[in-house]
Amino acid sequence: MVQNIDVIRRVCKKFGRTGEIIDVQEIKIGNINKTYLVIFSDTEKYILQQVNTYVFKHPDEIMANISAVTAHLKNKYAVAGKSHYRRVMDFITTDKGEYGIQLEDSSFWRLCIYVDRSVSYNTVSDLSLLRKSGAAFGEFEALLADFDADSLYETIPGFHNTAKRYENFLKSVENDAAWRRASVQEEIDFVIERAELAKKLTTLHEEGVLPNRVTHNDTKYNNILIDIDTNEPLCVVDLDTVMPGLVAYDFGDAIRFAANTTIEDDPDTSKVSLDLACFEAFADGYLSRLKGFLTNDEIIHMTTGALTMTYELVIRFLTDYLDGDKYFKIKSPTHNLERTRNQIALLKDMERKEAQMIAITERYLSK
Ligand code: GN1
Ligand code: MG
Repeated sequence: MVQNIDVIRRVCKKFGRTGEIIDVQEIKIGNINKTYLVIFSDTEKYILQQVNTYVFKHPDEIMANISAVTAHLKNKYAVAGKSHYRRVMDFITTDKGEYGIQLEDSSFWRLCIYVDRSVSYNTVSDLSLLRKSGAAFGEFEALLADFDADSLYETIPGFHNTAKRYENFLKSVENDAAWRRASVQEEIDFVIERAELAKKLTTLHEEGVLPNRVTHNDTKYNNILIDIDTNEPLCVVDLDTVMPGLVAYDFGDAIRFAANTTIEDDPDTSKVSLDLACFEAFADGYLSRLKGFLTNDEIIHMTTGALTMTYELVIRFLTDYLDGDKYFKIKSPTHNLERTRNQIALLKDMERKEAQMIAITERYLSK
């Protein structure tokens, strides 16, 4: 059992779950929120999360987004005559109909139904499952195509505005709050040498080449739940950053994570590379699902998305290291630096393979 069991019991009661809790396990996936699996004696299982309010300043706005988006998805399944059971995240409300609870210490909690007999993966061992996962993320966006993007709160302003992230990075270099600048000059130079990349997607958006859609914005492979029994993707999770965005963000972030030949925390950069077979499998699933929906410009710039999202994570991990580890959860004082170096190695390999990536996505252009 975890330490804060009394708080967990209190929060569950506020959500109307008054039965006896027989087990609580902390789930250590995710770099931001605290996540627990709570099991009741009647075998009901829930995912309880304490939302990180340093990162998400307005948790009530996240829950407003999530309740609207999940209602929209459930309706889509209903109209198609399909059950949304285990396919759409199901959040519990309090007796006042609220999707979150704020305690007197300002901590913010939410509860959703645990998708039983499901699993998620940090690395890819099955290309056909990755292809299906690409299709599941594509399907998620397709189902939200008619959702009113303007009705969504921007839960983290400028989340994938890489140009703004670059500006903030320069400020952190200048401030050198944790006295670490001198030790990471090589990494700082790497970022500055690529400053042009920071503006590429934002400029294409401003010029009207790439449109905003409703995107997930955190399409890590472990944000897809897989059915243990059928080995099929079930449900897209982690909806905190569903906001207006470019499909290049979603495609790019998924590639950054799933097509890396090792996990993003691996300190051994010799294990890092871009796996083109993974790139191809994800692209095939994702783009096949969105055929006729995306413009040719959006397809052409999928590779720009992969490079930019990887570069953005170099910037974000290095900024957090310079700031003294305020944002991402860390397991050691050098964790953010190791993540930075891992993403640098990945970006270097992507730069070498850029033409090959573009050639793969070009197959999906409509003539
Ligand atoms: C964070 O918490 P998690 O693992 O879902 C971060 C993502 C990063 C990711 C890097 C809200 O996601 O943007 O890509 O870490 N989420 C937020 O692993 O900042
Ligand atoms: Mg997330």
